[in-house]
Amino acid sequence: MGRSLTNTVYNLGLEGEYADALRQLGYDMEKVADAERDAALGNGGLGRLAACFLDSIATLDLPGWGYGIRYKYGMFKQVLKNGYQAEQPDIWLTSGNPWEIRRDGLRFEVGFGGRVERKKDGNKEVTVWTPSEKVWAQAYDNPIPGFSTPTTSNLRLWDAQPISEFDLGAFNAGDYDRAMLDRERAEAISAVLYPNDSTPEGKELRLKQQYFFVCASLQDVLSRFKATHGTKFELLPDKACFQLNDTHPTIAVAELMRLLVDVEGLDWDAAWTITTKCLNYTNHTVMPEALEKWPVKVMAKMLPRHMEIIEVINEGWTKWLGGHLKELKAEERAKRISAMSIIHENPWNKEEMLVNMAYLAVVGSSAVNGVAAIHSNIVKDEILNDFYQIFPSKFQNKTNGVTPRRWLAWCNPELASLITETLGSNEWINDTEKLSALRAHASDPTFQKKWAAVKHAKKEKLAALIKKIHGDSVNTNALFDIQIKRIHEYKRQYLNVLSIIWRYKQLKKMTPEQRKKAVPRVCLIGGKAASAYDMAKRIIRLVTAVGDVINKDPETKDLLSLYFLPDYNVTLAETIIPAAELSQHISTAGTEASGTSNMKFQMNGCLIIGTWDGANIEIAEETGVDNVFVFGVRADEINQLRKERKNFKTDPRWDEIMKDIEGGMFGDKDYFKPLVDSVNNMKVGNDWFLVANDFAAYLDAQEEVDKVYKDQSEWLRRSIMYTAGSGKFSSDRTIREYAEDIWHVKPSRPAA
Ligand code: CR1
Repeated sequence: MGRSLTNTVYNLGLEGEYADALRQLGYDMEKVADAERDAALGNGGLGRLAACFLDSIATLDLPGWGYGIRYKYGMFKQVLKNGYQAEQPDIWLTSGNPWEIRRDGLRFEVGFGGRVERKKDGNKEVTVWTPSEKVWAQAYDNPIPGFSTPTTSNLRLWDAQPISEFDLGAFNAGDYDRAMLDRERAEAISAVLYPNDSTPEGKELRLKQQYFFVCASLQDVLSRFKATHGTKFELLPDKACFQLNDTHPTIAVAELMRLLVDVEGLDWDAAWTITTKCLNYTNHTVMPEALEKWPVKVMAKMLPRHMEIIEVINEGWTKWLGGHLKELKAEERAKRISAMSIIHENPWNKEEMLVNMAYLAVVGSSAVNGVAAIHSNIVKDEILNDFYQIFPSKFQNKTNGVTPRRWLAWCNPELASLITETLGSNEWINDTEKLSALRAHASDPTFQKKWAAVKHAKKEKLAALIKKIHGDSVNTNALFDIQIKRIHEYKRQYLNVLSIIWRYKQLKKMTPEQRKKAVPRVCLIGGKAASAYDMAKRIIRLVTAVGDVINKDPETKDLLSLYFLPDYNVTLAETIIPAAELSQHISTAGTEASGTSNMKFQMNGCLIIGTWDGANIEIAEETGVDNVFVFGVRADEINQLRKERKNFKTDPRWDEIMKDIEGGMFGDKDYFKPLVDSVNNMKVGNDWFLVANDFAAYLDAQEEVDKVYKDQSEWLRRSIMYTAGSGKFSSDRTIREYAEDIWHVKPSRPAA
């Protein structure tokens, strides 16, 4: 969510009054705003997208809420220790969170483990689940005010609390640890976002978290539904729907069935009709590690009733599928059924059975969508192709968007004023399509000058931040070149660093005369590596190690510097993005579902160097493909190139850099060896993300960047064209599409 104060004050249109009031009390708005800590509720694009969606839902007067977990420590706070990532707890709640409202009395019981029994209730057989462990889910509400409307949406977060406060008996018997045990076990559930799941305990905890928040959220909605409609559950699909944000909440399919059948007493078929009408699933990634599959063993232990329900769903589903495919030959049909079974073998361990949560979601939902056009096609044609063939009409695309309030109007008020002044009104804040009128000014030298002045002021502000973090003064006449996102091999921060090394080597070879003609660059990289993701941590170290060498080189440091910005978060992004001139979105084609920072950079007039991937494609279409530095192989070539790995001939410049890293040019050569080996050993399976394949094309694209930057009027023209072409990428547009095509909800504004 980032910070709330400024966003709230601006969304409510109270900025002047609020700043005045603070001043009268002796406080300065900026300083007060700076005292707020970012909420530690998310970690990357998935969560920030949800935050933008809430802003749009409120702004568009739509009746929608967000649900999640009130993580006490977030994921982690990233610090650098001698250039390596170290993780510390992010204790964002210790000084209190003035934005949350604890809803006393609003709590639901959530159970885990235990046993399932069949009992007679009159002549009806009922199923009774007796969990062995129970916790409370306590509601905390976080208001989300819309812009220019009285509508305020809500983010309801669940905090896990023990059912029994304290075991006085155990305490009196001297067993102090046991006296606190329930509290500790409960609190672990809402302690950390994405706990390390490389241990079985970690895996269990994640499933526990997912069930915890799904169970509480569904009970919450059902209890509100019942308050108005009693037990007329056939009305539920008209009154409520749930958008499952990736596979994490997909246990909702089984939980809604359990609530309707076991708790409310509906018969199975009626419950199934309601469930499938109420649920929808968004796929946010093609990375196999994020398409969750829970071992049946873990599920059966933690959620025994849900495991049964999933088995029954799967039986019904595969039976239905058999009928649907009756034209096929028996053998072929059996193959298809087994490939589409929700419960299947672990391909790497035949002993283990898995529950495929994406399959469960598709079978249990009305609509399934991807988050950019190319991604939705990959979902249809590859990831879930079998299902697409059966249910073509379930599959949709909803290209992501970002809120123009936080990501342009409020984080870049200088640019916002210039736009408003030029367009004659600020209506673009609610209707970003109006930004297209800037195209008419793109080549106007007077306008370009004003545009450039804003960018320069934002660069000065970012330079001050770099100075504060690293103690160095960077050249603010240099091109500010930025890559901020989670560190992942598919996002290829590695490729970026390799090209920086190449640039450095070129600069070193130049004469002082030649250097005068070089385009100076300040390169910034930021993002967190998952705590157990070894390769990503090595990439961070490579960034800091290269930075250590080049930032200290007196010959070149004004022409090239590289800094890693630790603990990248929303607030940092609000300073970085307005200052960026070039941003990097260089994932291997077909791997980045959408990306959303690309849209934020675009809105702020930042040029993009990128692959033909995710939303980059649509951004290029809206901006003019020639205005974007596109490079690299296309998604449809990837499979073949991966197969041809061992015949691949690397570029001589690549070989040289690999030798430099291996030879210790940046120190730490043993630590970097696995990194070099991961891309440099040309056998099938290595360099999975095709860094070597795209290297030469990337260097060419970077050269093109320099060339255009030297022609400032062309650069500025393109910069203006980016903002002018960003209208499509407002989350208002995305949310309107969800509202119309999937949720079937209409705006309704509360009476003033
Ligand atoms: C994707 O990686 C996309 C966001 C929001 C991420 C990114 O490309 O922009 O979702 N997926 O749709 C993700 O975090 C767990 O999956």
